[in-house]
This record gives sequence, C-alpha cells and structure tokens, in this order.
Amino acid sequence: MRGRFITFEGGEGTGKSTQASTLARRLEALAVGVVLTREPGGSSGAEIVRHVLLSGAAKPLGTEAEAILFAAARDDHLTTLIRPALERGQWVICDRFIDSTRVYQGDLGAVDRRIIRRLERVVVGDTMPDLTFILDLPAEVGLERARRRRGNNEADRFETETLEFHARLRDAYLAIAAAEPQRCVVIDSQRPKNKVADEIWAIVNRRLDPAAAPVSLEDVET
Ligand code: T5A
Repeated sequence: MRGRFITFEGGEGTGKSTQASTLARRLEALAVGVVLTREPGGSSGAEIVRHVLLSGAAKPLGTEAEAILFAAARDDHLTTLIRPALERGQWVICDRFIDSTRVYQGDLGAVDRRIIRRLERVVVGDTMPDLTFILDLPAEVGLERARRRRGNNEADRFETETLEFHARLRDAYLAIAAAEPQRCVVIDSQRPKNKVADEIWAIVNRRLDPAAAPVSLEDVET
C-alpha cells in the first residue's frame, strides 16, 4: 500500500521545520515508517542545487532560471527519495514542496503561471501531496523568528527580500488554500508550538487515519 505524502508550507519562520519534526515523531510512535525531508534539497543531487539557489548565486540568472533549478532539484528528490519511500509504504513529510515554487517563483517572482504548471506536471506528475499544511503568520512575526534563530549567520536569498514581499507571500499561500481546500489546511501558527502541533495531529488523524497504516518493519530514514 502506497504511503502518505504530507507537505508543510508557509513563509519564513512560520514553524514548518518544527511542526514537520513533531509530526514525524508522533507518527513514529505509532510505528508508522516515516521519511522526514525538505526542499530545496532532501537528496544528494538536490542539496547541491539548494546551495546554488540559497546562496543567491543563481539570482542574476533571473526568476525563470531559478524556477527551473528548483524543478531540477525536485526531480532528483522525487526520483531518488520520495517515490521509492511512498512505494515502500512509508509516509513522507516534506518541509516545502510545489506550493513554494508557485508562490515564490510564480506569484512573487512573476514567472508565467503556465511555465510553473508545466514544470510541475513534468516533474511531479501524480505524486501530489495527500495533505498540505499552510502555516500562517503575519510576515513580520515570521521574519523575526527566523532572524532570532539565525543569530549571526547570514540571511539567505529570500530572507533578504522586503517585508512587502513577505506579506504578499502570505496572501499567495492563502489563495492556494482557498483554491484547493481538499488538499490544503491553513493553520494559525501564532499560537504556542504545542497547540499548533495538536491541531495538526488531529487533522492528520481525521483525514489520513495513521493508526490504520501497516506497521513499518523498515529502518526509519531521515
Ligand atoms: N524556496 C523553496 C523557493 O523559493 N521555491 C521553492 O520551490 C522552494 C522549495 C528555503 C527557501 O527557499 C525558498 C523559500 C525559502 O526562502 P530554508 O532555509 O529551507 O529556505 O528556510 P525556510 O523553509 O523558510 O524555513 P525557516 O527555517 O525560515 O522557517 P520554518 O521552518 O518555517 O520555521 P522553524 O520551525 O525553523 O522555526 C523558526 C523559529 O521559530 C520558532 C522555532 O523554535 C525557531 O526558532 N518557532 C516558534 N516560536 C514561537 N511560537 C511558535 N509556534 C513557533 N514555532 C516555531
């Protein structure tokens, strides 16, 4: 039986990584085999592309070229990690996926929507997430959380964009959630971490019934 595919989306510092790991631990406690991964990256080829993208080295090439690089990284990630795990019956939890490309490169980067959709169709095909959590937070709160966590390390390519850019990101994510309510659930992530985690867990249980998943005998990958 194919495993389930859950993605976490939202702006900077909205708590995606925190909530993705908490959900993975809760599923593992039910003996569900889990692969916790992220984009850009998650596989060895894609991690190389991650470095090129987040260092800003690809920025001079333009947003269309960046969209193509994100798609190339995603192709490697899907082929070498996500699809094999789902076929083994494992649950894949991914920190960012297609909606990040739609929002950052499409809505904000002004790459033609048809190009974004075509790349998505070719690379992702029918490996669509079963469930997507869109973590929602005012842009300034998320950026402040991301800044505090980063400490003295340099901001990445997208953290250096303006506050207005990040506010528009939030609206673009909410528009996706409104258009695809069967896949996407908006989560108010201004609340304490444990409250956010409990709501996510309740939704996963209601929608995907992990207690009914076959018990995993495989080693859990990270
Ligand atoms: N990108 C990515 C594209 O442009 N196109 C694409 O197709 C893809 C896939 C990735 C960048 O790439 C871009 C988008 C991004 O700019 P990244 O380094 O992976 O960059 O960073 P992000 O995904 O943005 O993740 P962040 O690390 O900024 O934020 P998270 O994961 O949302 O937040 P998290 O969990 O690390 O939490 C941040 C801090 O807040 C605290 C945490 O403890 C942490 O310190 N926190 C809370 N504090 C109070 N209350 C809560 N409820 C909290 N939850 C977390």
